[in-house]
Amino acid sequence: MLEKELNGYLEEKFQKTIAECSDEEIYLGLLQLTKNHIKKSGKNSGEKKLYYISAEFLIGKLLSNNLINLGLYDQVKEILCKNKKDLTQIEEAELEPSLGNGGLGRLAACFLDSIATLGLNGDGIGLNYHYGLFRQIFENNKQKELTNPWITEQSWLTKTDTHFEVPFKGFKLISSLYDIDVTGYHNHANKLHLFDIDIVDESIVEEGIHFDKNDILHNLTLFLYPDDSDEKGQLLRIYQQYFMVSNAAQLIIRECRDNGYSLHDLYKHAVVQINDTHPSMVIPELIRLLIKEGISMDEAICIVSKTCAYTNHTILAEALEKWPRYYLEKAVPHLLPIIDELDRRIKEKYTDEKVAIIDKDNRIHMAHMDIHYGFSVNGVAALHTQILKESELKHFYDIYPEKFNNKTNGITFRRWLMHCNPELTELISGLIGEGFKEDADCLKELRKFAEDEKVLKSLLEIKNKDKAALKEYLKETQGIEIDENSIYDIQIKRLHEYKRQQMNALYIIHKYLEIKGGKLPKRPITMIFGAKAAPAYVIAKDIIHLILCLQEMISRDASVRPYLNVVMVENYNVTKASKLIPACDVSEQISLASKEASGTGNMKFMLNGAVTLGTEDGANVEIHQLVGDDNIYIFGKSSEEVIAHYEKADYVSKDLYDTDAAIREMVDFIVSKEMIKIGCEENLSRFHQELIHKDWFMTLLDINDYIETKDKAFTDYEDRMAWAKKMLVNISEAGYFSSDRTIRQYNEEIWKL
Ligand code: GPW
Repeated sequence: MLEKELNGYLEEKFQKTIAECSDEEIYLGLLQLTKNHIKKSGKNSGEKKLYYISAEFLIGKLLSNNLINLGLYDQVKEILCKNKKDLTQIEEAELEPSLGNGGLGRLAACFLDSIATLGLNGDGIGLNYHYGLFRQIFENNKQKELTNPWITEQSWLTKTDTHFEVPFKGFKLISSLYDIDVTGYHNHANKLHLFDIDIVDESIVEEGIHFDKNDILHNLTLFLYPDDSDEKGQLLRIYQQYFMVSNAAQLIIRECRDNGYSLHDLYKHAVVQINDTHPSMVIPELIRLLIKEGISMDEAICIVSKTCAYTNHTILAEALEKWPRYYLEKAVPHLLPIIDELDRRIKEKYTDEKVAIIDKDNRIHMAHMDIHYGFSVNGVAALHTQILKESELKHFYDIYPEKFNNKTNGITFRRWLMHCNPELTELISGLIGEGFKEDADCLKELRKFAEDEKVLKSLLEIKNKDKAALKEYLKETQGIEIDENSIYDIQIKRLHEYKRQQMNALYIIHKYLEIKGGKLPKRPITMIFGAKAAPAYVIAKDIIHLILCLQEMISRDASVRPYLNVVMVENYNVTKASKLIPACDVSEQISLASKEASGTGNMKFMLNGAVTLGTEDGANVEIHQLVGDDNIYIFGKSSEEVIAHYEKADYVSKDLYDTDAAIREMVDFIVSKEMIKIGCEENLSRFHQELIHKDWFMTLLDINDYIETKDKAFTDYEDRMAWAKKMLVNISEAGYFSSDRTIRQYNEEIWKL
């Protein structure tokens, strides 16, 4: 049946059979086949609808996941196999839509999958960036950024006939709406709505990813979050955000009307989840539009406050958006009377200027507006929500304790287990049946095999196969040879000082010096990194340079190479994550305690049988509680201690550098002769100075504990059966981190669809 259908498309398009088609042609045939099956699967509906608004949806490649959700994957694989074609190969023809920076955007994509899977009536709303997050290449051991196109003639996008008029100061734009179908696992589909303008001009991009930031008419949706380090970039971001939320607000109002509901009842039929503060202007925009429809200011504020809910994803002050008032005056002056009125009402009630929307420097605090004029505020892991309540947002928690709630993040097991690790999925099915595919809690049943040698051996065998596959992949894509019998220690995530890739780099230096001194590790170690740095984040780029220089130095040193290997994967993205994660032995989750709101990579790794080496931060805390002390490696200062250091401003890295000779040796190696020979002195010494004189994220505070704990993990690894048991416990406790659980909680406690 399915074979006939696919052959039909290929015959019509290319006048060829499956066996005669190229991988690209088969991909196009499967795209059409999948789209048609989605149409037949129907849409979710209901009396009330969720609008998940987000500046980022890091959906990644869609073909395989859609096939899995539609229940067609195995059949298609078989048909292709019969015709001597390989689905994994065919997937290479699909370009990855990198419409997000990292965790926040990927979370939104996992959520869409779970919302559809649970049969909930909810769509995503965002922007149709023509270029996703930049493509990273390495040149002279440095990151270079290139454009990252993903839209092709035939793609998952469907152009709709929905258009709205969006007003800016001095001009109006007409939007066009593109939809991407969101399939649910064995359920109906939802939509991801991506707004765009027709006049975006890709030819204004100059060298790399540079372009004229003033040219709003031609650049509005050209790039995902362009460089916002200067004022022009920030203004463009305001234009993007307002364009996104004005379209969202107009769509919400139109759908309310089309369904025959009164706008006075909007909150009964619509709920808006604001994904961090990027879509916060939806609050004043909805109020503005309701007033235009003849509703009073008082009532409009009341309706919108019952419609909007806000998720906070960080406590890093620099990431909390505070827009100068004159930015909005320049771009969207018509919002200011509303925002001023919202602020006036708060100032009338509360004298504490910490809870004002507009501060005395005339900056608009977007999160404050969300908290006052939304009905729910949630953090993304237990520790994170606790810190919000007790310190970061304490003044708000005192006013509105009932609004605060926690929703620990989750990941979709369709992508992060079933698709990326079919062999592990099959092993699990063989042991406990298929139930875990619908109800992730069933993974707990694996616990009973914790002492079963045969099962533990199969786990190790699968890990070895996945490690061999990664070795192959790295050889093919980057020409790098790694030792499949070594320990794979992996840190993949955006490059940021608080995530402390630099601490991992210091460990490499420590090992290198040990090996040079004749102390050899029992088993070779492969340290794998994948990370993009924001183009304007100077120190993050210095850290990439440091890691690449270590990689080159060690690969050239025949006395060290057999024991230690460093690999920085180029252009880390969702596709590469799904190849790296199944192959991991040790998962690096080493952020400074209190700084990583949740983390979601940590969950993907444990689900695939890696053991976490981490601090008590974000969701690591919950992982630790679930697996117990024996199945995780925890180190470092607690969030309380770290917060106390910040409050007292008493952490001085230079003191540790001066008093601890081992630390000094590692740090100074960064500017050693060996390193300067390979790298660039300017970058290396800037970072060296940064560690000694600033070290904002307390690398040197935790480094000794880190080295000791990591060495302990590597020693324990040698007892293969004991290690396999740790793997099994991690997999069996991962069910809690299914995004189906997270979304069920959002629905029961916030959305009430
Ligand atoms: F700053 N996160 C992210 F809070 O990936 F907005 N990008 C962002 O811009 C922000 C947060 C923001 C991440 C958090 O760092 C990570 O800890 C969390 O797991 C993820 O969002 C999803 O909640």
